[in-house]
Amino acid sequence: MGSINGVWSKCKAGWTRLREVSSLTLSKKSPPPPPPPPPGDSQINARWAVRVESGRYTSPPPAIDLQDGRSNPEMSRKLIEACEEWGCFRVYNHHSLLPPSLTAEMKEVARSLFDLPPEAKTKIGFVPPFSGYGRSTPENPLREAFGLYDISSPPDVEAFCAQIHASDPQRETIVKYAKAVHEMIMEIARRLCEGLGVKGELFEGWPCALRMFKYNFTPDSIGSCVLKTHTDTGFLTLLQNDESVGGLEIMNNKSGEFVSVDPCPGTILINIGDTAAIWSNGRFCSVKHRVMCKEATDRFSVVSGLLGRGDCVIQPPPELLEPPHLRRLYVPVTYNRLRELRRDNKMHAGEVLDLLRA
Ligand SMILES: O=C(O)CCC(=O)C(=O)O
Repeated sequence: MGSINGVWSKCKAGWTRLREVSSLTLSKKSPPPPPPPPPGDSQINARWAVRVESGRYTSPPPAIDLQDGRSNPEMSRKLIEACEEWGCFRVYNHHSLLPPSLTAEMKEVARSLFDLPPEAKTKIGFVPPFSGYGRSTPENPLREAFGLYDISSPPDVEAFCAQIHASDPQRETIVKYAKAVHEMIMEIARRLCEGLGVKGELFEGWPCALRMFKYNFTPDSIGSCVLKTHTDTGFLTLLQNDESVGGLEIMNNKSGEFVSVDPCPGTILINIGDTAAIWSNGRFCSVKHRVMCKEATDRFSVVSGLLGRGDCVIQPPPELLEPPHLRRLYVPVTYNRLRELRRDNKMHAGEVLDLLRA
């Protein structure tokens, strides 16, 4: 085995560019050393590079091997570090929880729903809290959405399928995906607790939303920010990125730099939200992210998020207020209040955390 400095891989269709410093070892058949990275790229990117499948690498955010369901201390350490530095990570080898065939089927369902004639989509309507079809808005003129409020509730899933007039195969996929994705979210939440030494099933009964997005990118929008910089309100979000169309960018918490989250099929992105930042007493950061238009084509994403229960008070569990983390960083707040504060003060990019400082 030999080690090389710096690796470049092709980015599109699963090939991702990365810079590597010294820890990645490759076989003797490794490609020749790559050209130097372009100026302006951040050195921090290199630390997190991971080879996730034969011949494929990810650039940041960190990639975490879920080892088909088993946890181990090394994985736990990386997971917690990723939440502290990025508030975001990719997972791979998660296929026993969420098989790739199911993610592909779900993407197909999303595409076919967006392909419905505009009148049919509008007729579906949008029922609060957010279920059904949401057309583009003045703030997000290029994005349309389908949403289901709580995938952990079989009646909610059934109601959504009825609302969109899902065919039997579509319904079957949505039901299967909702169950699998909810289990995966709960498993990741469990591992985050485990990594911080917190015991108990803390998130039972918390709603878990599903949203599907289509970005209608146009030649005029290339280079523009299509979805403004924001953090998620909930605890964590599982994001099935577009397999080939880039655009998502995340901010590194330490450097404040945005980096592209290039498409990397076979991986799923996990974002930490404001709720988790408060719950972890500031150990985790909520990731600032945005969507840029990079090419004039449609981009699809499927996003599922563990929200908070409306009346539930968000505060650190006792284990996180033991030495050396005695000081409570944020005032306890209900999930509903957190949402109101974000909305009323237009604090959508993590500023609400400053407002809540104890
Ligand atoms: O569509 C994406 O890739 C990101 C969506 C997102 O960040 C959001 O809806 O909060």
